[in-house]
Amino acid sequence: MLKRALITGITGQDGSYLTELLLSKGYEIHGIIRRSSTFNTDRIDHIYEDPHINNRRLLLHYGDLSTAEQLTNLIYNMQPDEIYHLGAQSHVRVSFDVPEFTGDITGLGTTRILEAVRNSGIRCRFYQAGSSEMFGSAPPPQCELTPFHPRSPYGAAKVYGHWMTVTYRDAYGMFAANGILFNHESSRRGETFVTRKITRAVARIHAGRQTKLYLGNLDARRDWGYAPEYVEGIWRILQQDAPSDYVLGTGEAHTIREFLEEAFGYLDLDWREHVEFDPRYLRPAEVDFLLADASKAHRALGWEPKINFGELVRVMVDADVEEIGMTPKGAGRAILEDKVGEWHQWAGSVSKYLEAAAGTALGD
Ligand code: NAP
Ligand code: F7E
Repeated sequence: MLKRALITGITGQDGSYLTELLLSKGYEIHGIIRRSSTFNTDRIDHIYEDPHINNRRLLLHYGDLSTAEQLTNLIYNMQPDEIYHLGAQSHVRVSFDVPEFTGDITGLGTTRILEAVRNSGIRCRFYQAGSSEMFGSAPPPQCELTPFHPRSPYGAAKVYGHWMTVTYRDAYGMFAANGILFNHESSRRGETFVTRKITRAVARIHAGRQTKLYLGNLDARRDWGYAPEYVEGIWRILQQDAPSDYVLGTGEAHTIREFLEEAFGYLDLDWREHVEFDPRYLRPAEVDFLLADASKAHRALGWEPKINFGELVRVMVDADVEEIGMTPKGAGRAILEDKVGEWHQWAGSVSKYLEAAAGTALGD
């Protein structure tokens, strides 16, 4: 029977890839989007289906994580089999500027969804998008048993969401699972996260459209993976016999400086000639070293990422070069064609079904 999934954060990086994955698996998908005076559906425009098409499998609903009543009505009426709760104020630096808002959306937003499920009396599986930021200053490598020590309002809000998910699992017997995902990136990554900020700048410098790139701390180490592989892991987490919590990451960490070397070096540029320090990009408290021990996910989910650090950088630089209308060097495209499963290909989409369903996501 057709499975029905609800995705919060469907317009984000992960939401868009997860939607493609679930469509290719035959799901009916309902996504919550925010009302905005400017377009905010770019990442899903290519898979949107016109509301006048019969039997369409991707449906969008207006909603906001700040409001419980409407979420409860939506969930009650929709009766999803699986909820992927990805919506959040997800920028760590910004969370220092708007800590209360981040607590409301990223923390309490999880409770609102959990309560909506409980109040509507339905039995569905729930995924909480937890983060390696919850580990904060805990020494690497970090696994499911590592104690959390968050270093930002964002990290603290995610810790709250994590424990609320565990609480609803224990208290009400809900199938509620936490993913604890380390940084995952792609050509759809928001432009203000450091990887995408760098790869966009590399493309623009290569094209002669920009000369300088301003960054903050170059010494932090992150475990960066390729986002489409992580949404596949998220899906697997909800297909298990029993709910549990899982770390997803590559087990390889690099500094921002190493990312710069790799990204500029790929196009024969020297990052030292272009990068300048700007203290506005520093955080009041930094997370220095994140490195995943994802052995539980390897063992229990059979989840193993294929794209390594150097490959990720090439994929992202190639995509940004292409986006500004130049011919990419090509290693990135070749890597994806070689290593990533049939549902995700270079052009952003996916299965034959999806290619046929292209349209615009801005009806109603
Ligand atoms: P993202 O690109 O920033 O997407 C966040 C999504 O949440 C967007 O669809 C956004 O809508 C939506 N959203 C924000 N505020 C909302 C509100 N008040 N009501 C309803 N929706 C709202 O994030 P991502 O990288 O895809 O990450 C997905 C989830 O995983 C997030 O919860 C993030 O914190 C978590 N996570 C991410 C990573 C990573 O490396 N990417 C690692 C660990 C955990 P708009 O498009 O309208 O802004
Ligand atoms: O920063 C340093 C910065 O903003 C990475 C989110 O998806 O992953 C993400 O959070 C590092 C930090 O990602 C700039 O100080 C230097 O050490 O790309 P980021 P993040 O903070 O790791 C986790 C897992 C999440 O859950 C979050 O939702 O890069 N850095 N200079 C900079 N960072 C930014 N953004 N901009 C700079 O100019």
